[in-house]
Amino acid sequence: MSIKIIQGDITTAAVDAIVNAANPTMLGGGGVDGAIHRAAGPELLAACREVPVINGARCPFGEARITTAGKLPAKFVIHTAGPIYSQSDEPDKVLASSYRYSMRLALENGCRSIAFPAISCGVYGYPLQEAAKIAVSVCLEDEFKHLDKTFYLFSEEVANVWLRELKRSI
Ligand code: AR6
Repeated sequence: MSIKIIQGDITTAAVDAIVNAANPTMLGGGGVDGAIHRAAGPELLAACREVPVINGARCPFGEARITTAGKLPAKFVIHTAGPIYSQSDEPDKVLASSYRYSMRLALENGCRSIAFPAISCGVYGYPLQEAAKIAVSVCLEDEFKHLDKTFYLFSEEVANVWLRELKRSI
């Protein structure tokens, strides 16, 4: 089992699946979602539109959906909607579920490597330290021991919080 931390742009990750911090519509947005759609090209949005809408959402909060990855080096994009921190009753459970659901989908689709951004830590407002603790602890669960996990964290601040949490946990 391996967990790596890289300060950088997740769209460059040469892994089997990259995780997108999306929203329940899965039709794109700002932040990492916007960057992934720009880098992947229109094929990604077309693939997202194919995902069925159930009760108004393609991907409910805390769940994940898998699509092809257009022009990205990754084979798949796994779209998850993390919690909006101020609007969720149990943001910790929803965030853990986003990481867990994403890794289960990766394993079900034969992936051996996965890259994550800091889900919910941008416009969705999750406090970094709390988010890092959840992200690292779910990645360390036995169920995911055969997946190589890399966090692509955009800023030095976020990367340092994750590094500290990883050192504390292993
Ligand atoms: N590579 C890695 N990380 C990035 C990149 C990148 N290219 N670009 C930004 N980040 P956010 P959220 C970091 O806001 O909080 C969208 O509009 C960013 O600095 O992208 O889950 C969706 O459509 C931050 O640390 O995602 C949703 O509506 C982290 O990625 C909503 O935002 C996540 O920030 C989701 O909000």
